[in-house]
Amino acid sequence: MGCLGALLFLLGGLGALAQTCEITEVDSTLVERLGQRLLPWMDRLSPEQLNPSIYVGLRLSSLQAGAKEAHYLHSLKLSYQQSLLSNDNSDSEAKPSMGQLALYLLALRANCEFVGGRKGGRLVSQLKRFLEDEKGAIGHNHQGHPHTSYYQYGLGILALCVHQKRVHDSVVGKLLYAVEYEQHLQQDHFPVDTLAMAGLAFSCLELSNLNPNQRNRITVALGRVQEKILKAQTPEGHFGNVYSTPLALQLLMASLRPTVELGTACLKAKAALLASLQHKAFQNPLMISQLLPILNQKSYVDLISPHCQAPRVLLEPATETPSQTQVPELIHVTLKVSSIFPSYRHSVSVPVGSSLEDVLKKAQEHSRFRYGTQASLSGPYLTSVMGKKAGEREFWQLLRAPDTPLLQGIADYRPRDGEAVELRLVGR
Ligand code: B12
Repeated sequence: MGCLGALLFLLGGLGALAQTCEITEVDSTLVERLGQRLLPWMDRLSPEQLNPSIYVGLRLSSLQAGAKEAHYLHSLKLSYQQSLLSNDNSDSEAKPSMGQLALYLLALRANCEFVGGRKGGRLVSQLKRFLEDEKGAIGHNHQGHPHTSYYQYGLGILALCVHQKRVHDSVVGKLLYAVEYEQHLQQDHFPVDTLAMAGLAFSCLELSNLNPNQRNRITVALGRVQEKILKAQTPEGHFGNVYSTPLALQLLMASLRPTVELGTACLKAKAALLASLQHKAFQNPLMISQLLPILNQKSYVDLISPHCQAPRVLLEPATETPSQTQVPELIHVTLKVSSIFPSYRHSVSVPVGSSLEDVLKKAQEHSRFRYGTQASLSGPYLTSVMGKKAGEREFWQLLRAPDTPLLQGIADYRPRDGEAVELRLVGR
């Protein structure tokens, strides 16, 4: 009986474990290899290449980059404070967006700093103003859209929350409404990422109790977010797609709603993620920065009270294996644009392993094809094709013909021989 009791106790314990979202015992060499891919990006210190998300991801991971890390934060501070606090509006293009300012505030918190003083106060006011403007754009009857996105709206609330800065109930109310009624989020191209970000903001508000009047609505909305994300799990185990899975897991890890379904779904997602890691799906630094925290069982909500003294393994630069100099094999890729008149179709030959961006460059050199990009935290974002700029509620979508949207941007996607890629102007 004693033995049976102990067995039941053990099984009960295991059952309880399986009810929370845990990604433990991931091979540390796999994690280190991911971290190593961030190191070269930490040497890029120009304003367009600085990326606060990289800093946040690293600080919430089990890894550290030594002196590089402090230097990177210093560069972030110089660049963000200079452009945000200067009164010079002439260069407004270069000013960080609402989401970038929010990520910068998360980076400060990841270093255990609270925004303070006159300068810090101005940053907080700016972020609050951004959110108020977005609230106005959504409108009283919720018929409008934020100029940026609900993703950035959630990120803004989250950043203020981890600094224990309160936003007005009406600001939080717009995000609650979007989750409650969903018509806006249904049109979203990446609903899981947006829901996860909204959920991370709600989790922070729930834990910090900054908007007590909305406590019940926040709790109900969190349950809904969790349910929606679990429903979005694919047969392989990803939530939404492979690249939404890190943020989705961050939200699920922060969850205070243990269920067997949650535990099982996370185990399945872990297996799917590990398989994607083996296939080298995570090359983009922004994606790696969203993934590293969950491999250390952390989420952005942990920035409420980060553990800055926690031991982390020092990253060593990867040792390069010298590439053999062979005549590169050529592949043929067809580039199509039907959203303009006359439509465009052209076959380009590029060395095997070239990115879609290489294909676009080659097409521009050798045909009437033209394109324009803008730097973003995810890499170069395609803004115009054949002189046609995407409008405020449009974007140039990348597809593998006939109709499969690509899961990577122009710098990361590597087409195969014989593939046709379409650039299509669509609404967002
Ligand atoms: C909102 C969003 C969009 C919006 C952006 C417009 C807007 N006004 O917000 C729309 C719907 C237009 C969009 C388009 C695309 N997106 Co998108 N997007 C996002 C999302 C949900 C949030 C981005 C954000 O605001 N970040 C915060 C701010 C502070 O950072 P930022 O760099 O300043 O933000 C800008 C860039 O992120 C840029 N952007 C948005 N998506 C992408 C994708 C790539 C590859 C690049 C280079 C830039 C870029 O638009 C943002 C606003 O200006 C992320 C989710 C995530 N997990 O990160 C996916 C995400 C970044 N997008 C993704 C993808 C694949 C795309 C597309 C390539 C899809 C396609 N097949 O066409 C296109 C980009 C094509 C192009 N023209 O280059 C993937 C990238 C995965 C990866 N391997 O890197 C993500 C992670 C979604 C996912 N789970 O698959 N996206």
